[in-house]
Amino acid sequence: MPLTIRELPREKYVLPGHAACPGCPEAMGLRYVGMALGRRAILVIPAGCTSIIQGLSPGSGLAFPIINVAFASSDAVAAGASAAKEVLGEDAIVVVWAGDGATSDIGFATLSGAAERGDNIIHICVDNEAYMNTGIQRSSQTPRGAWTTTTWRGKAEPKKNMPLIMLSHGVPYVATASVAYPLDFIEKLRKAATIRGFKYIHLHAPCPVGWRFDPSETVEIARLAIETGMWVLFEAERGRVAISPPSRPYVDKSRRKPIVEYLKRQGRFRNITEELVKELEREVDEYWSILIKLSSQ
Ligand SMILES: Cc1ncc(C[n+]2csc(CCOP(=O)(O)OP(=O)(O)O)c2C)c(N)n1
Ligand code: SF4
Repeated sequence: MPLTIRELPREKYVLPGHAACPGCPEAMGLRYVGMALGRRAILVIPAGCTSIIQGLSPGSGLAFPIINVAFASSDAVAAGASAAKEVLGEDAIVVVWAGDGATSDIGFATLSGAAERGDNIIHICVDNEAYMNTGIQRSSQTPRGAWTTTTWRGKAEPKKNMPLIMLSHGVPYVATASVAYPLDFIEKLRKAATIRGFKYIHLHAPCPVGWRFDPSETVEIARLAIETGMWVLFEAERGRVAISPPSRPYVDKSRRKPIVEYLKRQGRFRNITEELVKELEREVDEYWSILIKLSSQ
């Protein structure tokens, strides 16, 4: 039976007065992590917007137990915490909550090592497609054509495909999620919590500040990413890929909205050329055909 909103716990883990910007997708995502895992969650958080949201005095912004770490140690610290809890016989789910820069650039070696060893943790990449906390610099997850303060003319390189990279590590669970589909994200988190070994969830998180849209539109922009096929929700248990319900209609290419409907709503794509839009369309089609092939194996 699919989860319904009525079944969600009311306990809050993101507290009033936290320091996130209005419309912050990281604050939304953390709320859903609290709803999914509750008191069992221990968060390991490297530098990034969330360390600001968390607040300066302990417990001022978030009600989770938190270990703040240096980027390059995140998954190793989480693995140690998870092993320690096991030795103590205490029930805990250790979660690395890391930005796209922390996940796919600065912390990548440690992430890859933990995945290869099969450490018993969940790594969530909260992907706002740039280094937001330090002033909107490009990351390897910034999409081609997007403005950042270090890609004035639009980024030339494509977005690094972290979900497929993690899938190729052969870990027991990989999933993508979106802040626009909280029930899907919560179900995936709860499933990940039942699986032993390394689990990776990649959360698409549109940021009003860095992407240049109105803070009231975060969910709308995130939904457009799904409806245009720019972001695809899927999960892979032991390598078996299944497209998730919110993305299933868009397996049929004719049902996808044109990607310009997503791009034109964001100031960061203001100077994108028609040629680049076509290139992005081609990349979206190519990614879908890879996922469809993987899901039909
Ligand atoms: C080793 C190291 N390099 C650089 C920094 C500076 N720094 C702090 S936060 C940050 C950006 C993090 O970006 P991301 O992981 O995408 O998270 P976001 O801020 O977008 O949530 C950087 C570069 C640091 N703290 N440590
Ligand atoms: S810059 Fe973006 S991700 Fe960072 S706190 Fe503000 S809205 Fe959230």
